Amino acid sequence: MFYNLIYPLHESYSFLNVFRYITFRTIYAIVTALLMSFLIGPKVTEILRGLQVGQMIRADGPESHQHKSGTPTMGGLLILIAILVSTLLWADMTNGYIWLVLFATTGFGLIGFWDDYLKCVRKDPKGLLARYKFGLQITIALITALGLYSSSAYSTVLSVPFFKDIQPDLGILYIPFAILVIVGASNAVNLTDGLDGLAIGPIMVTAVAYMIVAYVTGHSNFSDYLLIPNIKGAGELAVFCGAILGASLGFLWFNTYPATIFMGDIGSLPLGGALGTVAVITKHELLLALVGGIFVVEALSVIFQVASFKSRGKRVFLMAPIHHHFELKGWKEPKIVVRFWIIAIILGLVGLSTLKLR
Ligand code: 57M
Repeated sequence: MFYNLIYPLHESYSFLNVFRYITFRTIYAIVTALLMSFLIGPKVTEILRGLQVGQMIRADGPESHQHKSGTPTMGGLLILIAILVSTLLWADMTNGYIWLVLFATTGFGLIGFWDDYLKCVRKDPKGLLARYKFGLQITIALITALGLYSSSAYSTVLSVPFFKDIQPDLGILYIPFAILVIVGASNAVNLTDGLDGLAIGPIMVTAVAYMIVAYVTGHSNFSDYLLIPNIKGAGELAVFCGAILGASLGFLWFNTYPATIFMGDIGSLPLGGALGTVAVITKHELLLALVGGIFVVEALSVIFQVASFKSRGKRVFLMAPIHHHFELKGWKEPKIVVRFWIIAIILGLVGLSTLKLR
C-alpha cells in the first residue's frame, strides 16, 4: 500500500524513491510483522486464555506433554494478522501474485480456525472431520492453481534442482501437481507442529530461502545469470516472505520452550499453504521438498508408520511423527527442536546452492 500511495510522490520528494525497491520494502515488512507480533502477542494470549481456548492433550501421547494441558492455542491468529497487515502495508497491491497468495493464506487460515474452534471451544476432540478438512484444502488449492494457470505469463514447465536440462512440461497435469504441493506443504507443517518451536524454526528458514528465490526469479538480470525462469512480478513475493519471517520470529518469542502459546491449525495450515503457493508461483516447486526437508521427513515418518502398522502390525518408529520417536528415546524437547532447526538450516543452504549449481 505504501508503494502505491507513497512511491508516486517521489517526483516531488526524491527520497521517496526508496519505496520502489523490493529489498527496502522486504526489510520493513519483516520489521513491521515482528513488531506487530511482539505488540499484540501478550494481548492475544490473554484473550485466548480468557476464552479458555486451551489445548487438550491426548492421554496416549508422550508423558512429557501432559503438563502442557490448557496452554492457549490458536496463536496462529497472531501470525496471520501480522503477515496480512505487513503485506498489505509493504507490497505492491496491484500485483496479482500477492492477492493470490493472500487468498490461499486466508483460505487455509479459515479452515484451521474452524478445526481449532471445534476442538478448543466446542471441545470436540475430532475437530473438523478429515474428509471435510481435506476437501476444503483441495478447493482452496484448486482455485489458487486455476488462478495461476489462467494467467497468460504462466508456464507449466518444472525446474528440477541440480539439473538444468531436465524440464518436463506437465501441461494440464500441472494443476493437480500444484494442488499436491500446496496441500502437501500445509499438512506436512501441521504434522511437524508437535513440540515447542519445532515447526516455526523451519518455517523461518523456508521463508528466507523463498524470499531470495522470489527476488531472483522476479529480477531479469539475476534469473538470466542463474538460468532460472524469470517470472515478472514474482519478486514482490519477497515482501510476503519477509512478512512470514517477521511474524514467525515474533511468534517464536512466545512459542519457544516452555511455550506460552501454540499456533494451532489456524497457524500451521496457512503457513504451509502459503509457502507451497510461493513455491508454485516462483516455479521452484520441487525445491520446497529440499528446503522444507524437515516437513517432508515428518510427513514420511507418519506415512511409513501407518503403512507398516496396518500391513504388518509393527511400528517403524516408537511413535510418529518422528519428533515423538526421539522424545520416547529420552531426548529433551529443546534438544530435538534445536537439532531439527540445525538440519533445517543446512537443508536451506543446500537448497539455495541449487540456484547456482545447475
Ligand atoms: C497435529 N498436533 C499436536 C497444537 C498445534 C495421523 C497422525 C500421525 C496425525 C497426528 C496429528 O494429529 N497431527 C496433527 C499435531 C498437538 O498440537 C496442537 O496441534 C496444533 C497443530 N495442528 O499448534 O495446537 C500437540 O503437540 C504438542 N505441541 C507442543 N508445542 C507446540 O508448539 O508441545 C504442539 C505445538 C499438543 C502438544 O502436546 O497437544 C499433536 O501431536 O497432537 N497424530 C499424532 O501426532 C499422534 N501420533 C500418533 O497417533 N501416532 C501413531 C500412528 C501414526 C500410528 C503411532 O506412532 O503409533 C501423536 N499426537 C499426540 N499424542 N498428541 C501421538 C500421541
